[in-house]
Amino acid sequence: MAPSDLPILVTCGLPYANGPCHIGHLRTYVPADIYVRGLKKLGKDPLFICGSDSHGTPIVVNAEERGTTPTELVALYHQHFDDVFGRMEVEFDYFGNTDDPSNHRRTRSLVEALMEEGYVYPQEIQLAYCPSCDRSLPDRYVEGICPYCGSPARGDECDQGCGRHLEPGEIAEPLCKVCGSKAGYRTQKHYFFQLSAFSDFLVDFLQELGGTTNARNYALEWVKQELKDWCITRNLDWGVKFPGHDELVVYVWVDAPIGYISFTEEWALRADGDFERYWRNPSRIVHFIGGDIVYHHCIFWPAMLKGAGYTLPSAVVASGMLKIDNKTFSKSRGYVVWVIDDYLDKGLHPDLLRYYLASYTSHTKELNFSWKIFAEKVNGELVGALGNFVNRAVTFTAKNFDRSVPAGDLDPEVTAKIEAAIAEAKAALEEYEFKKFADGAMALADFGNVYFQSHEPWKLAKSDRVRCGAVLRNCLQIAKALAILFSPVMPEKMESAWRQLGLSGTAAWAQFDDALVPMDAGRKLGVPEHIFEKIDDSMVSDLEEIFRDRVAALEAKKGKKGEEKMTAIKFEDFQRLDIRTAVVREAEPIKGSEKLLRLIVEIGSEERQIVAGIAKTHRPEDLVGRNIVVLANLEPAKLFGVESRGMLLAADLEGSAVLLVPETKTPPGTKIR
Ligand code: B3M
Ligand code: ZN
Repeated sequence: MAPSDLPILVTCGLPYANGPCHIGHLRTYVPADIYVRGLKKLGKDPLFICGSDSHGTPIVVNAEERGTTPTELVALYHQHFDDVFGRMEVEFDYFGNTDDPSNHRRTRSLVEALMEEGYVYPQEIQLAYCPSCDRSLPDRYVEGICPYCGSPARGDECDQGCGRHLEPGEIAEPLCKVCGSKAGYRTQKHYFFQLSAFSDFLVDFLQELGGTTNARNYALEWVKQELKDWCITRNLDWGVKFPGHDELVVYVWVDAPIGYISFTEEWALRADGDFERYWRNPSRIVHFIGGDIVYHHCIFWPAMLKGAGYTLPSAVVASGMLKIDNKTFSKSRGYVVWVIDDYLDKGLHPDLLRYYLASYTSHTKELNFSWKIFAEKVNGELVGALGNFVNRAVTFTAKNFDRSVPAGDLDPEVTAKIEAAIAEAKAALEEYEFKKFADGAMALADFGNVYFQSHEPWKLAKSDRVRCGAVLRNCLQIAKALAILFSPVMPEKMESAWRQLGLSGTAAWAQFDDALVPMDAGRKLGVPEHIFEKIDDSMVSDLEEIFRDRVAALEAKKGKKGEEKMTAIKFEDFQRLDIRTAVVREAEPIKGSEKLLRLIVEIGSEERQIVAGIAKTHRPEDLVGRNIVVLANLEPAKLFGVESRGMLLAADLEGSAVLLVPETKTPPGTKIR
């Protein structure tokens, strides 16, 4: 079978059924949906699968905090995501749930296959345990410090620092997330997947892997370092039971991607399809994911599939980060746009946001969302260029040619432009470049406007009716091409254009190459109407206000909380802090860390090594010789394998470090009191 004829399966990372959908989620789902709709326009028949991720500690912790059960929480958000996807026109063929019995079955069967192949072994490990809650602290039940980069981290990932996956027991200075107590350790038997046996396989696999280079390159870097075996069991009740051990469940990152398989099975049952066609035989599997879960999809997942004898993914497409108003996306600080409350329920059409997400920047780059830019894009590009052109072509024809397509030939220049736009769209899909996809089509709309303007059909209507008709026919043909090319990005809006053009079928069914099929002369157009509406300034300020208020409210709440927490301390407590001046003697970066510097500082008669998280704001060479202030009696800690004995003091100015320095040069070791 030629590779292009392989069955195609497209999946999206599974949203945790744990909280409402925000615009960050859509950075995966909308481009994936555009991709699938684009493939259909190439005559392909892709299967598009997703579902909610129902297991893992975040869900258990959240349910506990809300006083509900994981089952209820999951049911609520499963429905929520299903609704949002419907409203955002993200059309999955099947949207499953990892707690469905089929996923329990498939997970157990895949894990058993790995066990039969000898890839799973037991081992006793030291695990965080909370003495006051009397429970094990898997994954997000524990918080502490990343042993690699020193950032605050969750039990299973360094979410604020280097992004590494953390194995159970790895996190430093563990605290119980539920009660805040200092956690202890307990020895427990767990099961490991022998990931290390897959190193060579993964290097070869990744070199061939399609998709975006960010995914492939990150993963290759990781694989070149030593791969540790992976602990795949947890002490939890909620999840898929580990075969033969009812006291253990598998780690959520085992059964979540297996959802891709079990959801395909569920789809196959309902649609009389064949899941083995995708998962046991040569096929083209394309995973769309967020940039933060590359490790799981490019390392754990292919190794599991390989070990258990399933079809491997062909491509992993990882999106870039999201910013809101140029600030790092953060739900807790309010830098978030909730898809239902802040967008859809404000009466905004899904297609406008889809266009923004596709066209703002390249798929792997950082995307900034702001209501101002949103309004500019809608008003300038959608209303001003695309909507305006289609409207001019249709209304002018309606007025002057009795609402029917005039006769005449297609201008070679017009044909060439449409051909180029089709070629651009096809190339963009192959490259997973949705900006290129949207921009290519928008360039055709711009051309359409220039064509209309420069041919002055309003003058020709009086002087040369035949020529006028031919010009309009070309404009209508461009409009038809636009409806087809933009349909994957803005499905509903382009059906409106399609109806106005009086075309049969739907824009969704039309293939890219149909854009060149001339419209029949004499065909009746539909009723002209504006496809897009302007977003006015007052709407923008209303939307901005909601957002600003939310950020301010959260800041105020945080401030209050901060004050409450900062209880007064006794002078003796302060005296226990040994704060002294010091002088930096040596400074150098720490390999593998973007944030940390290794410093040798002189404190009195002593030289000490300390690790400071100031690499983003300070160059090592600028630090040597500087008079600084350190907390000298902080318990030693290892960061990135480098011992730190003391802490450099600095002000935290929105995440960047401002060094505390003595007013005048002060001998190293001088006590601060
Ligand atoms: N549920 C969500 C995330 O970490 C996680 C994805 C699972 S994909 C198999 O982005
Ligand atoms: Zn880290």
